[in-house]
Amino acid sequence: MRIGIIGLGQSGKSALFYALTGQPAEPRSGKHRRRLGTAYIPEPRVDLVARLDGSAKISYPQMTVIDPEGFPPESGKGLNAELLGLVRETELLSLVIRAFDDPSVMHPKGAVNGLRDLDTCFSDLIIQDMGVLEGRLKKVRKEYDRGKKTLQRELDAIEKAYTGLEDGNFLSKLGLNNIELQQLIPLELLTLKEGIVVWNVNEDAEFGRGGVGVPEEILSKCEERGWGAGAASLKIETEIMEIESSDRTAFLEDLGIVETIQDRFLTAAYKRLGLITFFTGGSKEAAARQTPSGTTAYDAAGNVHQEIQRGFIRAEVMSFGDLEEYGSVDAVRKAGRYRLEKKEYIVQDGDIIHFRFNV
Ligand SMILES: Nc1nc2c(ncn2[C@@H]2O[C@H](COP(=O)(O)OP(=O)(O)O)[C@@H](O)[C@H]2O)c(=O)[nH]1
Ligand SMILES: [Mg+2]
Repeated sequence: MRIGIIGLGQSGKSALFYALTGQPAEPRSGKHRRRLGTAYIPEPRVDLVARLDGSAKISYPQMTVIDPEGFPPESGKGLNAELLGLVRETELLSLVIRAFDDPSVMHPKGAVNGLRDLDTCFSDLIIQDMGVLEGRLKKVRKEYDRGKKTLQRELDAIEKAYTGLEDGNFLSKLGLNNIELQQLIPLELLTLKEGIVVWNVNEDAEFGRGGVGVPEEILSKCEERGWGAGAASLKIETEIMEIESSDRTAFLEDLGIVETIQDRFLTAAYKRLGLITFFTGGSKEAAARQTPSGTTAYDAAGNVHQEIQRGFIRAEVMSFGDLEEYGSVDAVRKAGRYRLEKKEYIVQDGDIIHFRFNV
């Protein structure tokens, strides 16, 4: 899964990239390009699986984060098409809105006004999608008129989508049916994606203690669009990344921060994308593996290794909750909570799975 960071110049996009990936985003001069980084989803449950199995290695679910860097901060025009083009191939957008006051950091529009910037950015997403649909519509209509009547479905879907955008809606909120969605998904439309606004507040704000949140008006605008929102001081979050991980807990306690943006954002993104985690153990590696909710045991096996899927016999499954409660695999077995499942079994979040297979 991929997360694309967008926002006006100097809003804190690169700061968010750093806070999520731990990779400093030093601006490179010259050409516009994307920086790619890896973010690891917090999954403390895998530690217990690893401890019980004496695993040598632990692996976590990951996502790719994209920071389209190098855009002139002074444009003041909102999100340009080039920037938006760089995040088309993502599943989730993160829009950073500047709410911090800092005279030493210029604002591309002169003054800080998060509400205005949010409106501008949301409109820009809609305009961008309209442009993509217009281009596609021209092509499809031409072929349709030449006799390719199978394009009727696509034509209808595009027209419906376009009208929705004209009315100021995000495509994700139009209630499109599966057939319509199938036509539109290949176009990588931005307002069809999941989204989270990061409200970047002053560092002296009491965030993390429940003091500062996202203003009500901003929250409701995000909700209308089907987006999530959360507040953070990205300046502090980047400082957290500078600290050795062994000293981090004390630093966070000092500041009264319960969860970092890394924890909060990635957990929220994971949920929004409809992902769940299952675990596999073993002496070599304990792994927390991400999969879309609704995945069958058979597909989950393929997610681990093709061979395991090919030779699938049964999945031995216990839930993390049971392991935690009973304390050992044997105790889970004795309690009759250890199950043998077939290919069609729908994997649940927290399942610890041992695949039996035969190749
Ligand atoms: N005071 C303050 N400065 C910030 C904050 N977030 C980012 N900055 C600063 O604002 C400038 C622009 O941030 P950057 O992440 O590069 O913005 P980008 O242009 O959106 O990538 C940098 O000098 C950051 O140090 C914040 O929360 N508070
Ligand atoms: Mg940047």
